[in-house]
Amino acid sequence: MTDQGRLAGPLSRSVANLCQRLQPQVSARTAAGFAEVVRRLGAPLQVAVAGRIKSGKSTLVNALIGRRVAPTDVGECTRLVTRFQYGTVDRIEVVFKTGRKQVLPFGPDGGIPAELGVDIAEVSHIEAYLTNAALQGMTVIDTPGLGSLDAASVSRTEELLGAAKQVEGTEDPGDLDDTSRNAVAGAEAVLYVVTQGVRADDQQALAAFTAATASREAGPVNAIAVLNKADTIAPESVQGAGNDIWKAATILAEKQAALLKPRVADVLPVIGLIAESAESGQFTSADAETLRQLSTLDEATLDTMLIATDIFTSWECDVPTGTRLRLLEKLDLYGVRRAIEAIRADPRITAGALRRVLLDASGLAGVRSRLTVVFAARADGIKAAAALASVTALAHASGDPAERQRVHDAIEVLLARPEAHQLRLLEALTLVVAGAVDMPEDLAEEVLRVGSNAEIDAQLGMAGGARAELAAHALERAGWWRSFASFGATPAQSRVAHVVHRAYFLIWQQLRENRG
Ligand SMILES: Nc1nc2c(ncn2[C@@H]2O[C@H](COP(=O)(O)OP(=O)(O)OP(=O)(O)O)[C@@H](O)[C@H]2O)c(=O)[nH]1
Ligand SMILES: [Mg+2]
Repeated sequence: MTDQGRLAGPLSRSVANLCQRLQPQVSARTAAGFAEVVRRLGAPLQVAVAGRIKSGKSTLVNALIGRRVAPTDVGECTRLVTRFQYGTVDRIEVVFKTGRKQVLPFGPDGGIPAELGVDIAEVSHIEAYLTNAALQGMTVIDTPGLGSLDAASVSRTEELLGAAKQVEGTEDPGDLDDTSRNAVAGAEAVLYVVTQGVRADDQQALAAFTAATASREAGPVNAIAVLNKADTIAPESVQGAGNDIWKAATILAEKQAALLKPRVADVLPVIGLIAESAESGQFTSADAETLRQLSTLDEATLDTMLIATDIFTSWECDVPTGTRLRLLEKLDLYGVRRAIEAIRADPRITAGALRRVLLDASGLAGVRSRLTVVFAARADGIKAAAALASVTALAHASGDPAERQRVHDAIEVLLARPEAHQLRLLEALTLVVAGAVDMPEDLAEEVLRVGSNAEIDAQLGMAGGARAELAAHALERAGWWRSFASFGATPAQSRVAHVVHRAYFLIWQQLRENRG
């Protein structure tokens, strides 16, 4: 039995019910796969952090979890897929391709050890269970970099993200566990990490990733991007930025958003390194003291030191070189400068307050809130779509036409139910946000609002509104979109308008049904 209370919403519940109902009617292998789909439906949203090698994926993973647990920079683990999920005790498991699992101790620094002491060619992936609260709402998957010369790690990433696809067309019965595992293993959403200058092959990689995350048209519904290492941008190279690094990063992020638009909802600037240091306890009061000491240097000396990292570490100064190096590893030059500015503005600032200044400067809050808005609010639709893809893939792989038909019919029935309408709405939203269907700006915003919010009052843009008012508004908008669908709209607009009309109609119906 599922723990239905943990399902993301009504559509996920319907898909879980479908799986449970069909279980006795399908082969043992398909049934095992369905059980896995149900289990996954009850688990937090699976978000893969993906991108080019050394773009700062693991650093960002650590920042999001609030603990320096994913190895960065060196070590064989950067070549493995690691799933960070919530657990009641901290625990690392190496999962081998054979399915065998081996528990591993944490490294001396509390993270996943850089070297595992096993043959990584035989490793499927790593499961890390952590008690960190951030993981209760979302499982974070760290992936090896794309564009890596190491073909094996690229294929591990592709396997993870492209799993559902892989099973399709596989008529060979193969290994039972493998089939079910692969059919449901794909990530449900992607946080794509880019750095300055998105390249054409990045866009290709992103297309491959998003196509693999769900059966449906993937795109802005389940993918967002960050422009990481914003601190390393030279503001003078960006027109209109003046001398402001964050402004330069924002301008660049907007440009990249236009480039990546059909694929991601948004590109947000972020400084993963500073976010990681501030969130994971790496930034200590000793660091604050060092910065305080540096802030007393005269302006000219400090300006010179902050020109480049080698000047910063080699310049004659009372702070030992090793201490300066460690500070750079945690904050880089931009973070050091920002911290010193904050100390000069308020010499009595506490280490805790300084940490918050750095956290604010990192842009992590923006990323978190987008993750909540874009992913969490749509989790029901995203998870259900991924689950339906898995169910279809499992039925397809069964090789039994009758079984395939039975599953297909059940899915058809499910798709006709009112709660399945959100899948159409998510598709419409994808088309509009991606610019595939041209909409006047105010209407595009309305589609976005209706499609991105989980609560009715937020969908209607009337937070806290009275039920009667909400119902009247929903009915009015339903009527408006119906006539827009019929008059004065292009065929593409008209298709979207029909979906929006129905969404409002269903909202209205729901408000009426719940009338006390
Ligand atoms: N200046 C700066 N450096 C960063 C930032 N984020 C990460 N780095 C550094 O970039 C290097 C690579 O970071 P990782 O997090 O290991 O990158 P990755 O994408 O996980 O790398 P692979 O897993 O090997 O592909 C490390 O030295 C980080 O400290 C950032 O925002 N600013
Ligand atoms: Mg990494």
